Amino acid sequence: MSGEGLGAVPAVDPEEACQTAIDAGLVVHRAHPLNAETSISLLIGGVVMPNARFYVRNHFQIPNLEGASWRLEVGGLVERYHALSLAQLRAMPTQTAMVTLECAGNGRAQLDPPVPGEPWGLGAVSTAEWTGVSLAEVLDRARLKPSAREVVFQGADSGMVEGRAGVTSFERSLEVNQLRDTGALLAFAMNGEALPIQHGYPLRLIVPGWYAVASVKWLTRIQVISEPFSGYYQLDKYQYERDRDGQAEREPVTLQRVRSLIVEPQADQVLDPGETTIRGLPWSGAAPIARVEVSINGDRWQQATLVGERQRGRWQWWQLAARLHTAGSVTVRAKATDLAGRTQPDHPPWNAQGYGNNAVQETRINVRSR
Ligand SMILES: Nc1nc2c(c(=O)[nH]1)N[C@H]1C(S)=C(S)[C@@H](COP(=O)(O)O)O[C@H]1N2
Ligand SMILES: [Mo]
Repeated sequence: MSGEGLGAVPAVDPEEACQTAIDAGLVVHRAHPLNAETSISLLIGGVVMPNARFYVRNHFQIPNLEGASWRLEVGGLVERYHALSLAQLRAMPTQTAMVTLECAGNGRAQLDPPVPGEPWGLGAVSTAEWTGVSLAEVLDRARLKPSAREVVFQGADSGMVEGRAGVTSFERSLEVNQLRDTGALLAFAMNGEALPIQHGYPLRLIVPGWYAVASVKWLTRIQVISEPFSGYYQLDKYQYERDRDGQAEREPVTLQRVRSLIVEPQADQVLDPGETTIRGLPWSGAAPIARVEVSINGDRWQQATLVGERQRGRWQWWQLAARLHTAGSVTVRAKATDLAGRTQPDHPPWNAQGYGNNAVQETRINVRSR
């Protein structure tokens, strides 16, 4: 154990955390702090990614919190201050939701020109079934004062960051009026097990439909404030930044953009000519998926069949029976559109921090000659 960068909170041994990730088949980008992506092909059938194979994205070392002494403080502009224990939270009415978490930096490695940041491929995304209590209910019990405008969620992890003096905690906020419809959960279980330590034990926020930066792990404090929050991970990071005609543009990262992955066949797979089933996963934070279209070798877009429940903020499957008749290298492209009318761009939308790349995925396979 080492407490480096965490003040009073002991950290999980980084070597051990890294080895566990490698053993589970994750692709490790960085060990200190641990950042590892899912091999999407490890999702065999079903919708849920097993906990050990769920991607991990950390800004600091993983804090090792003690469940028994841990408390969730709910303070600031509330009528009734709370300090809830895990047992008290578990005794409240629980909810379970299937939610897809996607890192806003997923697909950053494809940006041209390249940008700094974790070089994620397409595996900084996974889905789990989360169980916990409704955030709205906890806030209702605390009773927000009329001046309440934003709610700040603080994690137990912290460290030094560029351009800010002293130690910075991982903190994010949501506006009070954004909270109403999000269905946000304070989750203590993931796929029916206690939240694993790297995913936020003992409690994390889950904000369905939002890029996962909003889903603060190792939650220790909820602070209600009257002004826009100006924390590092709110204002400095997680902004779409671009220059348009010499004008700097900034827009906060919020909902997941519509996107689809091709899961089968995998890149560079060699297939026999004839009929094959192409499968993948579409999701969108704004609305349920309306359709997925597939183009083989640049031919006309064919509509795939959607399988499973259609819901905002959680992936489902699509599939298409396709005939492969051209021998040699063949491209497969898949494009999702959601019920809000949003669709995927052909090329990665570039921004300086490399967020929200939801470009159409192209997979190249090889078809044997007859
Ligand atoms: N406390 C805390 N919460 C956090 C983070 C973090 O570094 N610290 N990373 C965020 C980001 S950017 C992502 S993508 C998700 C990743 O969640 P996971 O590691 O469970 O996949 O957690 C979010 N919550
Ligand atoms: Mo992220």
